[in-house]
Amino acid sequence: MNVLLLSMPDSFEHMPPHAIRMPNGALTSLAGNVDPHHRVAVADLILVQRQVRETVTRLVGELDPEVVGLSIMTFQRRTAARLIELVRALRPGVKIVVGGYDPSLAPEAYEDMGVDYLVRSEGEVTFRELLRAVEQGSGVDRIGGLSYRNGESWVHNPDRAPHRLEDSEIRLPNRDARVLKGYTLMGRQIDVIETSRGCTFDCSFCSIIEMRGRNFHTYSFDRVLADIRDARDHGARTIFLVDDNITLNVRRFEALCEAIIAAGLHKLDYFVQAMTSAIANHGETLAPLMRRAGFRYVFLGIENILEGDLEFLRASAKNTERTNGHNTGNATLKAIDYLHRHQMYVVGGLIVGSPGDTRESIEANLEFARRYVDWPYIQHPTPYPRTPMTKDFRDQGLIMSERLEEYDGTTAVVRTEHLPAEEVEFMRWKAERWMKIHHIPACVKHDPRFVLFQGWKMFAHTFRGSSIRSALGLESQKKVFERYRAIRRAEREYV
Ligand code: B12
Ligand code: SF4
Repeated sequence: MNVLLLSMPDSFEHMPPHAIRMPNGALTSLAGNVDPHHRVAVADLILVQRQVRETVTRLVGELDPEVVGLSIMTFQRRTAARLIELVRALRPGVKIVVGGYDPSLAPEAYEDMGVDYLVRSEGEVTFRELLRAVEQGSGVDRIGGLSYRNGESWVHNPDRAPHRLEDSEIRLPNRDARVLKGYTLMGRQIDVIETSRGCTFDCSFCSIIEMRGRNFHTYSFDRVLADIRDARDHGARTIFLVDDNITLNVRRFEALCEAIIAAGLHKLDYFVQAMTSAIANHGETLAPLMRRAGFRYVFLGIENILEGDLEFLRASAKNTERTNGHNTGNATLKAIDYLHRHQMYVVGGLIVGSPGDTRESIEANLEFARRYVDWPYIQHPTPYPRTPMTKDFRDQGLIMSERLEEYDGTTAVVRTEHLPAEEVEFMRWKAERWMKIHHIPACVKHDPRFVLFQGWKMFAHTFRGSSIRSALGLESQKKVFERYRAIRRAEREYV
């Protein structure tokens, strides 16, 4: 069968599309795991963000798919609905399947959307079995993790247990299936790979626990190295490790760094997400190894520097430093110090705008980011479906917007007990733009050509809404912010 898999074009403030266009790892993994006689095409629509309708129309015409699959996050739901309508209009008989975080956590939202099947949680085995059933015209009622339309109603089969990843049932991603080009991170081709899935923490803002429970499963190093080689052979020079929490097993992570070095794959640049506690508590051995393996940017889940906020986010444990078996306070500074000492950059993941936040507590976090992080990745708490945080915000009546396309992490959709949502966003937006500018010298050193030819676009993106009048101080920053918000609203119309 011909199968077309699409990821959504929607991006957010910290991913300016002219500088960062990442592939969706789910789709190539699905493509690598269907029976080999199917012809699968993967299209990451971020690569054609301003020609979505034309591209999808062309691909449907050229590939004549019998099945179209969409991978969707919550803030992309409206775009997905429009694409489903478009595909249905182009091919009324096509089978439409949705998967990813939003369909898995809010399946009811898709029941009236012209969708035939919905894959909940991990997709490789479920999708493989679904294609077999569609091809053979057999029943789908025994496929675990699948929901499907049955006349006017929907049937939700029992969940499928998370895969243990230890056997070779989940094969490598199929990168040849990609039909669009242009993946980049500041001018270097980027790809994503996985070494593990799952997490055993339960931060209140994170969707992972409702998605798959609290567990952690790992791929063998042979498979991971083969995946990195495959990404490299497809042109990647930067690799993003998309593991939910690779630092849960630090000894394994260290061994992985050694394996990368031994395999000669340390010439690539690596990006990874990490817990501050793991880096602070094991930095002495872990940080130098990471550097030698090629790690360049580490996204640190700092979340917040104030204890009260960390408690609300249920993120205290993963940010605690331990000395001789005792808790000795927040691990963030020590983690940052280890990374900096070993020439790595810190992408600072912070969350401002929790219910108890005041102007002072937000400012304290912004000031921390100004002083210590290399690239800010500051977000607002966002009530994604079924997270514990969503319930807290709803119970307290603090959710200010139900427009899901605004749930992109940098649009404040909740207020605090003390500040309106817009004010929280304004404070973050105003401070964060200047923090980004401070990282330019490091970018020039690493990617001079990119900065020379594309740097002005990044600058213009960062300062969207500004004018000559505002640069001269003749117009208030609030006015610029209003224009920025209007630009954001307009660019969300991808289809
Ligand atoms: C890596 C990652 C990123 C990376 C890379 C994104 C990319 N291009 O792949 C970066 C850092 C760029 C990123 C950014 C964002 N992310 Co993100 N990200 C993740 C993370 C850590 C892993 C996702 C991943 O690749 N997993 C590996 C793949 C193989 O697994 P998977 O995506 O789950 O796919 C499987 C199933 O879901 C299913 N499936 C998926 N799609 C489909 C489609 C079909 C047809 C089928 C059948 C099955 C299927 O099968 C797949 C294979 O088993 C998750 C989870 C986490 N722990 O935090 C968050 C997560 C997905 N991100 C999230 C969010 C909100 C964002 C941002 C909006 C804001 C932010 N928090 O940074 C931005 C938006 C990005 C943009 N488009 O501009 C949320 C989504 C919440 C939600 N309900 O929508 C998550 C869950 C984190 C959270 N807050 O809880 N993200
Ligand atoms: S440690 Fe990371 S992956 Fe784990 S629950 Fe917290 S935010 Fe989610």
